Amino acid sequence: LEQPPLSTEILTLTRHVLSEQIRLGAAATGDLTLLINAIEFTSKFIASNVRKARLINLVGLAGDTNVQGEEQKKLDVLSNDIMVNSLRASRKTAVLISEELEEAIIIEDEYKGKYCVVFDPLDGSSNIDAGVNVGTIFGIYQIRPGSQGTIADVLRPGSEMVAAGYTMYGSSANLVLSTGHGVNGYTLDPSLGEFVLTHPDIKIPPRGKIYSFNEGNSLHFHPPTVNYLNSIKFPPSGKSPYSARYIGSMVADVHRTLLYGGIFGYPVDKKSKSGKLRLLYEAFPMAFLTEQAGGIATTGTKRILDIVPKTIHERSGVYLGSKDDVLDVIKFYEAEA
Ligand code: AHM
Ligand code: MG
Repeated sequence: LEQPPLSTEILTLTRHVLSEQIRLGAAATGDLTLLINAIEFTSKFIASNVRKARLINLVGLAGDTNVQGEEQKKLDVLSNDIMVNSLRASRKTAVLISEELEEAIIIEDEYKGKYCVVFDPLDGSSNIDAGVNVGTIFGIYQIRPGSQGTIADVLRPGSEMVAAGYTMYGSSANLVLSTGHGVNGYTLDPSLGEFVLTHPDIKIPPRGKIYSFNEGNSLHFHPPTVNYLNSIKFPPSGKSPYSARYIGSMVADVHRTLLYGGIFGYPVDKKSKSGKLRLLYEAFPMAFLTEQAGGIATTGTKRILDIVPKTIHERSGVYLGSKDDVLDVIKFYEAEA
């Protein structure tokens, strides 16, 4: 069999981000590229640990609970340490907010840079024992002019982020990134140890056929959520009902939504009065990517990226995905108002 010629023009993440920055005239310093490079490294490191986890018996409880009072797995702790160390060492950060740490990390002067990174080092980690996809979610702010880096630099609307993304650790590691000019997806080529551009300019289809909610919470759902779900499960005759897909790992559920379209929802309900997902390092980055891919992200009544967080671990209700699907949900909220 004849082999196709080997491509020598592989667009790696670093090369692509750098060329995008130059093309946009934004890369005066290259600092953002270097910061993203540091994040990329943490993703490779975490990917390799997730893969080895079962072998070297990393799965298990570290005997500590995190801010949300959940049991912490060893791999969460490890992933958090990997990110904190690498981001500090990059000398590009001033403030770090992690799901795993109650307090913000303010970087000491010697290592201080001008960016703030908010992240969930290993989201969906309750799924790890079952081999389900997990991921790292991150968002990047630039410190405000004149600031030395304080919590106020991240208690800002998600629309002020300069970049956001996630890495999904599945059968391959996929890094999906936006620097505010569309969304690109990269896949880790293990033989090269590089993330390679595989999904340029991701656009969410304007309407999908899949809904992704934890319907086990139906008892607690508010009427707009119930009415919306009924509308897609029991459509007028002649129309097909939507398919249900819910992994319970946000990165995987959002990744599918970006690629195939449809809607992902984790709304505020009667039990989770503020929602479950965290604004800074879950809802904002995913809302940023969704909008950049042409979709919509809302609480039902408000654009997610417009919310101004009051605390670093604040939660929010979330609906995101295909434009027309999310507009349908919003109509049910308007009808209720
Ligand atoms: P985690 O940060 O403790 O891993 O929780 C976040 C996860 C998301 O990945 C996912 O969308 C959601 O929780 C699933 O919640 P539930 O199990 O209630 O459906
Ligand atoms: Mg999480």
